[in-house]
Amino acid sequence: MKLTREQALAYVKPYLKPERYEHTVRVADTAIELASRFGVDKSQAELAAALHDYAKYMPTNLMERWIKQDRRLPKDLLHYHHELWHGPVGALMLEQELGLEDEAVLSAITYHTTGKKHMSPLDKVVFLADYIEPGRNFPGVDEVREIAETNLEQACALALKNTIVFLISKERTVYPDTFHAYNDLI
Ligand code: DGI
Ligand code: FE
Ligand code: FE
Repeated sequence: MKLTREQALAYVKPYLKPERYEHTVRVADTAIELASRFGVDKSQAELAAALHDYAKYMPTNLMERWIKQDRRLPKDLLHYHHELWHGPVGALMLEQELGLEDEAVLSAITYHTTGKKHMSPLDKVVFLADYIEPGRNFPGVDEVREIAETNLEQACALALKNTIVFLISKERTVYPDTFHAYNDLI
């Protein structure tokens, strides 16, 4: 099953608030730009970006059920904030509901929030596009945008560092994969 950008965006739209849908469109545009800059397949980047926040507003108890029932999902997710669940659960839902079979696209969706060790270039493009799309105004995002002009790995490393520092400053937990992603790139 091969989806166009329009089909993917139309699929997720009913599940997203308007501002989240606008974010999604900007992530898709940013992902295409990064993909062409860094030699990543543009249509995979666009598709993963269009679908990446599909499960963002799925009820927590429904996501919890998916995590408990699917052997492939790490159960430790349940011990961390439910903000982290929409990537992995979204990928499984899309696989099942849409017959989305492209493992590389599913991986980019799965890891778009936390990152992981050994991210593929496509994983990195989607992770970074989500972080730097023009609607974002995190402290330090402009420096990440600047680095993203030339260096995909360094830009991801700085985005991960900013997120880790932010979470620690709020005394929030940090999912181990986020540290693994950071360590891998630094
Ligand atoms: O879904 P979005 O709002 O577009 O962005 P996202 O998927 O990156 O997830 C939202 C937030 O999740 C992110 O900005 C920070 C927060 N978060 C909470 N715990 C962790 C975490 N992010 C990472 N990378 N690792 C965590 O452990
Ligand atoms: Fe997200
Ligand atoms: Fe997002």
